[in-house]
Amino acid sequence: MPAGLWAALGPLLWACGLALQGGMLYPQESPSRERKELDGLWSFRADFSENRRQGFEGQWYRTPLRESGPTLDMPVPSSFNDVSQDRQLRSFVGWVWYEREVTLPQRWTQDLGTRVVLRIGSAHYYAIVWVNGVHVAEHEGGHLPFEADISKLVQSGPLSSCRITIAINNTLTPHTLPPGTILHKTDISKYPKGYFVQDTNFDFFNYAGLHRPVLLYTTPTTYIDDITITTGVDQDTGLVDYQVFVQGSEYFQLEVCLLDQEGKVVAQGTGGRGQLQVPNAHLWWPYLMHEHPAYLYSLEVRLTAQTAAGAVSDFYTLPVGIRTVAVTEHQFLINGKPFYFHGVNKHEDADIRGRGFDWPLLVKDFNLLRWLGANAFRTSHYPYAEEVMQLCDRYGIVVIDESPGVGIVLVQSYSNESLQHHLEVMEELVRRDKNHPAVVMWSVANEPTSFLKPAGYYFKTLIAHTKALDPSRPVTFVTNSNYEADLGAPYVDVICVNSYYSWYHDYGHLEVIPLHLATEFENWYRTYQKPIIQSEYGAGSVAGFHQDPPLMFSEEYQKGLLEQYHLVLDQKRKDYVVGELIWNFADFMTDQSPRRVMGNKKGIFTRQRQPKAAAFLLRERYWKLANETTYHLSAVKSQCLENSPFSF
Ligand code: GCB
Repeated sequence: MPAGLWAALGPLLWACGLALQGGMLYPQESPSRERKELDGLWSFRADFSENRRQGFEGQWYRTPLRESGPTLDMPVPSSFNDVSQDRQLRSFVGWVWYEREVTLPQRWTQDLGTRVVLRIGSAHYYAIVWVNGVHVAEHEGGHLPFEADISKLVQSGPLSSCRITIAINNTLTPHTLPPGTILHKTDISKYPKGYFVQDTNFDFFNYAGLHRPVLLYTTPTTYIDDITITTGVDQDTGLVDYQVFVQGSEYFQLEVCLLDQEGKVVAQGTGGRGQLQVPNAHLWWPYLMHEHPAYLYSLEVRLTAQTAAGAVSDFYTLPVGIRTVAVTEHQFLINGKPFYFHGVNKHEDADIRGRGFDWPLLVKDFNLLRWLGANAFRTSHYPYAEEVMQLCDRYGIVVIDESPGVGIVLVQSYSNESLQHHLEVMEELVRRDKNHPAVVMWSVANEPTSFLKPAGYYFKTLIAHTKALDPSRPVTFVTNSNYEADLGAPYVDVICVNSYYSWYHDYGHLEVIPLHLATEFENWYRTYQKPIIQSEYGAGSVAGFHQDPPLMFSEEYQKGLLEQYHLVLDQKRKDYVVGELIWNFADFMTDQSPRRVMGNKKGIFTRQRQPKAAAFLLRERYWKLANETTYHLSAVKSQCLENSPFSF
């Protein structure tokens, strides 16, 4: 639909639930569902041909990849960039090809009542998928899952194995998210013929490949396709509104059952939608805000359907956290209590694996967050893996869930085509993450040129649609523009501002920070009367560089800069500042440039997750903040005391 028409009809479509086609429930095992993980070594080839189209011209998907040329072993999940010793592969732009042979359980290929689905957690950026040479899916966008129902294909033999081929293109254009531009260097006295490079306006390396788990899973042919939960609280009673979507048959019964953590049934219902009431509900509280944070119930959904082949059942269990989120003129409320975000911005980034999903890394990061006393993070600058969201639910780490709308600077990136794609990405993101209690706000973009004329319409439309998609959460985008010039700010619920005082200007002059920052906060608040989050601030430091009095890039300077910010944050958080998120949790890789020393060094941890001096400073601060903002909860206070690096 063209964006103009979309603007007119969109809210209506969303309201009718028409725009959200098909669910994206996390694949899980249940008595009616099986999973087969396809992580491990895949065959791989980058298409280095001049037009990057040799793979399509030679139809590499038709036969095993090894038959059309040499292949490499490529781990999945992982970025391909840092795995090999090939400099050209590290910075490759164009199509790469992945392939994997899979042996299928007999039942999957012979039982026509089984639906077999291929799910790709993420493929950056554009992906085409074939199974046994047959095209089964295409997907744009590098950070969200997509699926293909391959039942017919694998049951037509029936086949005992299948060959999955995935071609992935990492090229970014002004209409992709994030946007980018291909620069053709045509001066043949300086560059070889056909030379081009990828240019971007964001500050992280454009890692590519199969970044998240790939798997096959089954459901019955009549199945639970989607579940939408919204929760509320009425005095002591928790309210769970549910909606279950079924595919495959119109004749079915649904039963839902909510269990507490002891496995006791606390509420039950029937039918595709309804409200469950939970007396004396345990609410889902953020980490350090309650002595039992992150309480999760289990919603067991049971589908029974009559099909030509007889009765079919499907079971799906969804973790449910009962909590409310609200925003006032100067507060962010969770369960009716003021919530102060004290946390980090992250990246999905690590040595060798690049942006590839990795359990040890993930668990280490959550352990560091808890050590730090962080209660929140923003998924800068793209949606993170679903497994990350699940851990946030379980640990009570609050999330600002951001779209890959980063680096929107060119006027072409505000076109109808770009807006249309951005709306689709928000739809995919909300569809995937809507049931996570940890997600308390959507961020549609980071630092767009929101002073450009088309930005007003663009953000008005984007934010209105995101709210229509999910009326239960506030929406923001993160700005670094001036409060007077920002055309998107009137539409957000919370003002999220990034600033780098005494880093990108006033080099070395930490003393100017308090005045700069206080003036900035006051201007924003006076203009919009909305709560403000300091969504980024920070300084680079190379671990082990020490200098006193502090100089830029020393650990002392990084610490000193944070301290100046904290002076103002401590004043303004009494009024309308509702959070502070450090840039960045860990050092991360960027494009090469004279401004970056093997990547961005603003991490408070190194890329290998070792603390710099700033990490200890923040740890002290966050535990202190936790102690101040905890409600009527002596147990948390003693936990704070136990974990805190100092005594209160
Ligand atoms: C920003 C961006 C972030 C950068 C950071 C920096 O404003 O949002 O992506 O990495 O500044 O270090 O310059």
